[in-house]
Amino acid sequence: PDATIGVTGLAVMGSNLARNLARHGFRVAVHNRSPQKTRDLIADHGGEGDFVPSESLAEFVGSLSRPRAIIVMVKAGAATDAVIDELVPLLDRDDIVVDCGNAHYMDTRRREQALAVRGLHFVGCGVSGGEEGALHGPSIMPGGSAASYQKLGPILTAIAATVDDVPCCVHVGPDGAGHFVKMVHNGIEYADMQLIAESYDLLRSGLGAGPAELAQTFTEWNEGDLESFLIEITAQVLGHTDGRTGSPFVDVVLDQAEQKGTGRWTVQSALDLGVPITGIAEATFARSLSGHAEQRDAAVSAFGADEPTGWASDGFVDDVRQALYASKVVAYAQGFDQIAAGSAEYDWDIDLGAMATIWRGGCIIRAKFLDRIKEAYADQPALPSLLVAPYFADLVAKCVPSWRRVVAAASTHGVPVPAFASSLSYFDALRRRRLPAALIQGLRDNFGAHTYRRVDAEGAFHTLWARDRSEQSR
Ligand code: NBP
Repeated sequence: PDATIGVTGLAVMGSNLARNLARHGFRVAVHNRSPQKTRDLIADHGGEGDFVPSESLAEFVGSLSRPRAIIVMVKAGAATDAVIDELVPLLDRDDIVVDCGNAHYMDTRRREQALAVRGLHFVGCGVSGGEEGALHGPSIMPGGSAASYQKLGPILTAIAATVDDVPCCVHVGPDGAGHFVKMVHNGIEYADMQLIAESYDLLRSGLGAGPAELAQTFTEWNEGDLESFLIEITAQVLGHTDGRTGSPFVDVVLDQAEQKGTGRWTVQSALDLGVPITGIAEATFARSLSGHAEQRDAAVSAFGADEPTGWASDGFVDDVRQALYASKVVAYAQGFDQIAAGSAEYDWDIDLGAMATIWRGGCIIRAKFLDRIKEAYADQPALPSLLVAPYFADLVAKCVPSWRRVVAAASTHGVPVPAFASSLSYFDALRRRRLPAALIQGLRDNFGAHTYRRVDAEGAFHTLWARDRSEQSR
């Protein structure tokens, strides 16, 4: 038994990850529940490296050197539990099971505890970058014990994407930390995509421009501060013509966005942790709204769909670019707040700047400005918000007039911009000296005697609203 690492689950992600490992010189044991996928991998790509195929799980485990490191790349959820249950009786103390699927971090915490009791390491490992990333270099977010990373680190960093020779892989923290960070990454991806979609909608409406023309705008934006994978592929998608009809591709796609659930998980977790990730939440709800076809039809019937175009004034394109940039900073600031809150809640001790390093390459949200995030946390590890890091504060302040003009114009002309508008409101709420939360506290005390704190005295107070309105100290 001399394979360095094993991969079980050879659908698109698993087989590409196995090929990536083999191409980097590792001897890779491979296995899949239905043996045909294993045979196909060897037949099609066996020459790319050193594979050790097995058709039974016992044979697969037996082909690995100890302590064994086994990547599980199956459908997240029940399939992962089924594979773990089958694997565990075959393993020995100190073996490492690495779940690279998109698991919920609470499942990962549960699995880690169950395996730790048996002397096994369980590593929940986020992998981003889709099939191409898995093959050519993904962004990798491993959790689990520090001991497991001693063995895994050199393997994972070898196959990860690199930017400036720095691998996009860092040990995130114990148990569910890796999957938590992957979840927030996906949440940020939702926000990023929604903001891009709103920008497109605004430009199309405001300028009366077609998708091909706007593809050009996104290509230009990709040469500046907004340079990122998502902006690059936006230009690709907008520039694409449908082969069947000759229409712009984006006009023949049904306008109902789907989701696999990681955006929802991010929002659910943020609610539990008390972190206002408004941009990600709006993006998730915007996808849901798009799917409510009956309600949308009914609203069009009730209110009409008057959609004026060509209303933009001079400088609108650059205003949208700046609004996009500022809103994007808000989305990342909120995502990093959530990681900080998760890290505090579960004692993960996550290095926030390092997370920006992991996401610089390989993953869907890879972007030039992640370098700036890394620098911001390097300068000030306890940054209260990414928004106030000097570089971003300066940039966002410059964007504010454009941001307001864009949200105002959208509102005037009836273009929905939930993510732009909520990001601007978030920014305004953060920077407002006094919030109307004081009134909410007053109302809560009035109807429910929930008490309030005062700006000029310590302790909790209650006003006797139904009596003489004198104040009691509680
Ligand atoms: P799928 O999510 O489609 O899963 C298919 C694999 O799961 C097959 O190997 C299948 O084996 C195996 N499997 C199932 Br289903 N039930 C099983 C069971 N009870 N026991 C053993 N094996 C079982 O594959 P994928 O799209 O390659 O994704 C794999 C993981 O990677 C998922 O968790 C996904 O969320 C995650 N991920 C995907 C992407 C992406 O871009 N697609 C990106 C990042 C992460 P079979 O061949 O015998 O049916």
